[in-house]
Amino acid sequence: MSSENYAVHGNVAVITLNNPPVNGLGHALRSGITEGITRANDDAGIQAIVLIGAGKAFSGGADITEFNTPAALAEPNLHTVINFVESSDKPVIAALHAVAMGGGLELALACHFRIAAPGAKIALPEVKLGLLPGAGGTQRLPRVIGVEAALNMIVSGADVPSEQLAKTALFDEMIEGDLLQGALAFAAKVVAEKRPLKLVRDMKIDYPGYEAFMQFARNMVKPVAGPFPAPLKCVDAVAAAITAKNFDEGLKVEREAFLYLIQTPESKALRHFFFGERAASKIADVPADTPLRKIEKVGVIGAGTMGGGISMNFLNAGIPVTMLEMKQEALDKGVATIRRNYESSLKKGKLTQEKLDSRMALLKPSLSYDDLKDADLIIEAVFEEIGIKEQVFKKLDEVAKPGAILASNTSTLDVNKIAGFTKRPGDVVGLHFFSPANVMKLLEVVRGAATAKDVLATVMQVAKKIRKTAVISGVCDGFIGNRMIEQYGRQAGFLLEEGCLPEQVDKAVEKFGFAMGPFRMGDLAGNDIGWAIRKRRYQERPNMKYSKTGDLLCEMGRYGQKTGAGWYDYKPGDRTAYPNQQVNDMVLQCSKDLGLERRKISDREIVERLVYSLVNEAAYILEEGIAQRASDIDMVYLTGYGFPFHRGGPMLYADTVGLPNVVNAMRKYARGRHGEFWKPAPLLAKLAAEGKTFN
Ligand code: T1G
Repeated sequence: MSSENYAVHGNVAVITLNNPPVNGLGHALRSGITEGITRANDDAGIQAIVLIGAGKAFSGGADITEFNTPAALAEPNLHTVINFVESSDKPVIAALHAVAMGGGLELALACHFRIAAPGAKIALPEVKLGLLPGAGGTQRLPRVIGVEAALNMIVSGADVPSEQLAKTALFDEMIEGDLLQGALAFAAKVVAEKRPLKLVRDMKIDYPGYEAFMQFARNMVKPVAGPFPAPLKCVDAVAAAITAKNFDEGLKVEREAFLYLIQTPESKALRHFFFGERAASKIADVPADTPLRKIEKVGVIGAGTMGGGISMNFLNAGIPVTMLEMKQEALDKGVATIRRNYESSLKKGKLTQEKLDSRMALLKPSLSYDDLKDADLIIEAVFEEIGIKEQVFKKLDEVAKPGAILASNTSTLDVNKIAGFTKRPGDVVGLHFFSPANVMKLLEVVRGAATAKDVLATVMQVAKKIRKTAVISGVCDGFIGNRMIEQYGRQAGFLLEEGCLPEQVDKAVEKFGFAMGPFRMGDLAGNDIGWAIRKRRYQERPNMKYSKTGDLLCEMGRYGQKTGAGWYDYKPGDRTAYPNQQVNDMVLQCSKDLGLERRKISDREIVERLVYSLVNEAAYILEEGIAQRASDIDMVYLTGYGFPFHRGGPMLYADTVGLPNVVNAMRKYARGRHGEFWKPAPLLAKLAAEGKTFN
């Protein structure tokens, strides 16, 4: 324990957990704690020991960066640290503030006493990483806050404010004011009163009728857990706290479950997401301490579906929005839609009337650009046509104050061209929201050639404030997500021509774990969107082949749910997709017109061609520098395109399959129809040949 983390105050030794940013219990910190406890027990002048966290946490838990590395299990591992605490001859008091999570809370649970500042986040969030508490949390927490409360916390991973647990045996005292002084005063009391050293492991636990409760818990958890094994393992471990013949037997059940879960692909996928989300906010050439522009007032141009949804993100974060339309009717409709969305949340109990009113009060409808002149950030969400964008940005150039960030919500147009419509290209950036903009977490931040670094740093901070997963994209057609989904859509169309029907393709990828297959997704988003893009493509890239089926479908007026019919039929108020014979006949006819002998196509081929088409296009996106890193691409697909979370995104999935296997499958498809696409991107071929991975 380095000296600055061990201090003596009278007869109390204070051990400070000091491993920024959140005192993750990495090997060095674990060693420091055991050394500190040994030193305090060897010092006759010490009569009590306090554990306290430096900075913004007591401890955020085990150091996840160590997982699946030798350091994670290197002695002293967390169990050893806990054993040192429990076997200390002198009382060990945990003083919690801000964050006490995972292994950090488990360490505190092993102490003889626990005190806390109000407002501290108390949680066992391991389940969110596909794990369960692996250092006694499933055995100790039920003993101090009760089986039901503990099970809820462990299965949900949710954090609970410390004051909500003040009356439980988890805390001996709540400390207002200076925590260290409070801890020293509490330690003095413990010593003066010669309080017996109580261990949570010795506390009895009984729960009459637990079988029925555990069965109920399993029945509740199973459907929600989906493909993730951890939640049910949490239930089993908490049940063992009651049924095991002693504490250590219960620990064994927990340990076995933990060792099983930590090697599962599902846990690796969730840990990948945890770090990927945080990595995405880092921009290689933009220093972390780049000064930010203040964003206190936002302007949104366009009160349609996107403009309204975008506005709600800022209203939800308490940021005032001036929403601009050209016509009163459109403006009124936009405001009414926002109010209606909030009222539906109110009805579902997700929003209070007071919050609804405060949010609506922050919304200022306007028909005049002049009302945008003091906005710090202006986002246009007008019609996706370059001429209209030009008018808007030329006008913004006149009206917006110097230093205002001018953002386009364009999903396909060239942000560099848009920036060129202004005399301030450095202030222009793309903010590509995904519909519904107030719901979808993904935000593609499109970096123009001229976009200033402080603009990028500022919008990444704003994204965090409005709870978006922001990913930097370079300028190309479709940025990251839509550029990849286009290849995915091409393969889906070819599969129809070669032998599949829409329902078979959708079912195969939904079984793989996608929220929705390509055809159901087209019906939801609108098939006419892809149609418009293909029409542009036929001019721009005549040699890029597409299936005719999508165009024929639109020529039949079947745009999707918005027209009550698309690839499937829909009934009013019912989102179920019903296969349609006319569409299926059109598909069969296409095969005939192409002189194609339809063949039986396996689910495996469907999934490989759809998922690997994403991977191959992504490899080009990576090597062109459009995306900064592979995990960014995974974040895009997990938060914007319904890629299954338990597979961690297309790039992690490819790594999990093994890149040589991906390339091998692609070579097979390269021998088939339109095989030119299946030539592995150079980066993919290189990594596969070198036995490497994307992540
Ligand atoms: N290990 C390593 N790094 C961590 C970390 C952890 N446990 N928690 C956070 N970080 C990093 C994070 O990557 C980011 O790094 C920085 O800290 C700030 O994080 C045996 C095995 C603690 C509530 O699951 O929920 O204990 O990007 O941006 O919004 O049972 O981080 O700055 O380089 O999120 O203030 C269980 C996960 C581990 C807690 C802080 N613990 N962390 O939120 O900051 S498993 C968790 C969080 C375990 C035992 C098991 C949050 C936070 P960088 P941040 P924040």
